[in-house]
This record gives sequence, C-alpha cells and structure tokens, in this order.
Amino acid sequence: DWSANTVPFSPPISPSQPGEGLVLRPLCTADLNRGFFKVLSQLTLASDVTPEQFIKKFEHMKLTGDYYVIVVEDTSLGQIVATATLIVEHKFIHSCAKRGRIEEVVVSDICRGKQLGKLLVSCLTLLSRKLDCYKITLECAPKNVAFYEKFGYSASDETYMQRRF
Ligand code: 16G
Repeated sequence: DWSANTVPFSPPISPSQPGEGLVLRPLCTADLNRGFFKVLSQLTLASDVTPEQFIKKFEHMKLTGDYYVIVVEDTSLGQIVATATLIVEHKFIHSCAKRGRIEEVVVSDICRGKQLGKLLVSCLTLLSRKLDCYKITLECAPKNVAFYEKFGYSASDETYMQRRF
C-alpha cells in the first residue's frame, strides 16, 4: 500500500499519478533520445556515450535483473525530467540476504518543486522492502542529508571511503 508506507505528499501524487503531464515508468531504450543523459549530467559527468554503448550497458543491467532504473517523462515535451536507480546487491551474510542501493537520483532543474525526488526515493525504498532487502543505503552530498532523513535514512557510524581511478 503506497500511501501507508511513504511520507505524505501534498498534492497527493503517487507512482501511477505523478502529476499533470508526467509518467513514472522504467527506463527504456528510446529514452536515450529523450534527454536521459542531459538529466544525468545535472548530477555528474555523463556524456560521450554512443547509442551502442548505451544499449550494451542497458542490456547487461536488464540481464542481471538487479537494476531498477526509473524515470519520469514529461509527455508533452517527450523529455525525461527525473531519474533514480535501485541496485540489488547479493550477499552471503545475513542468511544470503540482499542489500539495496539507491543511486543517481536526479530531478531536472526545469522540474523542481513537484515532489519528484520524493516520489522516486519513496518508490525505490518501498520496492527494496518488497524485494526483501535487509537494508538500503545511499551516498549523498551533506546538503541533501535532511532530504533523505525524511524517508527514514540516517547517517551511519561507518565512514564512506573511496579510491578514484
Ligand atoms: C551522488 C549520487 C550517486 C552518484 C554520485 C556520482 C545519489 C543518492 N547519490 O553521490 O548515486 O553515483 O553522486 O558522483 O543520487 P561521482 O561522479 O562523483 O561518482
């Protein structure tokens, strides 16, 4: 049950009714021509990908069955205006459990203030529960901590470390 399991929305949008002229759905190949990478570019470096590279990567993700890339399309513009991804990671620990990761949450600057970030994160968090993940994690900029806290996320004692290549 969507409304019982998420933060309040005002106006009351939902995955099936994300707002006037908008649809929430899984990513599809044609989204390459609907500005999918333009939206990703608002998060980080996301360019120089050929259609062949995109299709190959997307096919790989679909074959694993563990990638849930969702988008919001503005149907009158025929453009992607928001996206987010849930990745399910498989573990031996916790009785061969699954762990969810939320990645690449982006709402286009032309579409801010429509609760779309909230909708995407709520949707993927709920999905991770349905898929029996024992936890769900994400990395975010300090300025976004308060946003994710609304969904029950909290800073952990663990330190996020990385090595970049
Ligand atoms: C943010 C994103 C993460 C993305 C990273 C890219 C969320 C919740 N977090 O941390 O998913 O991979 O930015 O930054 O959307 P990078 O280009 O420096 O790796």
